[in-house]
Amino acid sequence: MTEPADPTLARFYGADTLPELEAMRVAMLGKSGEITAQLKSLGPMTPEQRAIEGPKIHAQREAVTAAIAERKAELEAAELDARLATERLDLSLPSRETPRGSIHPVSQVMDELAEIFADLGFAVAEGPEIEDDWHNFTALNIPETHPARAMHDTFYLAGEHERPMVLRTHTSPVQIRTMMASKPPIRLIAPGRVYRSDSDATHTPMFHQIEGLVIDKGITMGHLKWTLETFLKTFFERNDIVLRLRPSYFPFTEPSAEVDVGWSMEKGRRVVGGSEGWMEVLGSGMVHPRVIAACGLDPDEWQGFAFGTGVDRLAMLKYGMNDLRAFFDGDLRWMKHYGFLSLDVPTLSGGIGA
Ligand code: 2NL
Repeated sequence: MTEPADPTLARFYGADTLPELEAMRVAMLGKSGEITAQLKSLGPMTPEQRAIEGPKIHAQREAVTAAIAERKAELEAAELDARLATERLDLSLPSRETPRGSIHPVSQVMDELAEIFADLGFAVAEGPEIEDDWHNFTALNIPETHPARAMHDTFYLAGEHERPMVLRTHTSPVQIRTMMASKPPIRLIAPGRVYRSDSDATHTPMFHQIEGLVIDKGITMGHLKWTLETFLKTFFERNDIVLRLRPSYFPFTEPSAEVDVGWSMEKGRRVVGGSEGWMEVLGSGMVHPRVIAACGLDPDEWQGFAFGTGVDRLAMLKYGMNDLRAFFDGDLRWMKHYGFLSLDVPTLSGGIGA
């Protein structure tokens, strides 16, 4: 900025600080300022005098106001420059805190399962956790007198409802809803929370289940066995997974089979793989024709298989936890030991036996 020739105006450019400039402004334009006094002197003047002096004084006031504003902007800019030169904020510095959040093993395993089954062409389906007894029981060929319906196992909702309402005891009603709403072929998994009035070292009133369902033409137990074998080999990351199908009973499948997986001892630990012994991991079977018919499909045209298992149990087997209750205690020490980093990509490579 070049200083103006007018010495009155040039004075403002001599101000080196904002307070100094402000004092100058008050001296000129303040209540008892120089220019204010000149403006006041216009009052007693004759109209002729005022016509001559008025414009001069107003022009001077405007020039002073503009000069002060300009100097003020200069000083403020200089002040900012000075701060920028001395204060440093390094935005490239990474956070010093270690990540606090972690993925719960149940979420991790659910992600793994969704990924494994997606590769086999299965969609993920979800549904309500509060169900009516038709979707939770009746459609699944579970008769009124079946013990699973008794108060002991099922949480019934209080109050008057059109149909008795329950906390779903399995994720099967999700499959029922899908079969009723869409045309086969159907390939889906239904992972989620389920509820049973049961509580001890190996049972919690809320746990996680995953069920799978395939409905198509010409589906056999062979398809079921291959699917489960492929799933378990991928999940446990071992090729030496051996399955054993034992005849069993579920109201919603016929025939039904309990699926055991072989285990063996490795470094003093029982691990999945080999066949030194057997442990039960899944329930399964061919979808009962009555279930297919209840969903409005012709059982002579459509067949399928279904299976179900506990997600918490799968997590325990894969990652070596031993107490189911710890899953839902919310103990951060447990999470630190078993949890997965929040930036972990859902993987199929966690390894067995942490
Ligand atoms: C178990 C056994 C199983 C199913 C679940 C199913 C669903 C529909 C139709 C037929 Cl919609 N079956 N699900 C079938 C066999 C076993 O689960 O032990 N679960 C923890």
